[in-house]
Amino acid sequence: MNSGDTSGNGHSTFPQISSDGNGHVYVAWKDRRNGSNDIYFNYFFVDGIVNVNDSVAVHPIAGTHQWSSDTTDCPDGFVGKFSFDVEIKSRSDKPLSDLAIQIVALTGGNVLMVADGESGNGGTTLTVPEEGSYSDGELGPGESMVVPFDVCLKQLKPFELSVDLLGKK
Ligand SMILES: [Ca+2]
Repeated sequence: MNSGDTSGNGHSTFPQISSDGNGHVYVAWKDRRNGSNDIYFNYFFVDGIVNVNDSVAVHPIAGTHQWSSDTTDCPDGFVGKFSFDVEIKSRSDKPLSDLAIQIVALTGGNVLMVADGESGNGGTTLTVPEEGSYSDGELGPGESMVVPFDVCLKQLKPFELSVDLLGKK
């Protein structure tokens, strides 16, 4: 997501600004520095929402993964699901709040769901459901929680998924 060019030099044109409601503001613009009309993105955080990857340990839980032809809650056009549980454990000495999962990459045209009604692929930010030790809206020092990940699959094939965890600390 980081274009690496924030200085405004060169031939950037047509900036567009949008927000996803989770503390991100996205700035997109066309840029001719490579001789083509590529779209570059940059973003910054507002309201204290930051990347908290360094404050948490995020692990898929061994043995919880399963393939299925069940497409319940998936959009049309999917053939199955790959499901697994993910543990999010705080390594911070302060409570974490406003947790969200930002999908950095998800290949194959697949879609990740982590809570009722929220799904997306690369670039999407999904709210972490307030359950378990996070039901009070804070993941305190030493607390951990389990988030079920369901990936709706275009094909029953392996894929790559990469996420960042966002929140306030
Ligand atoms: Ca808590």
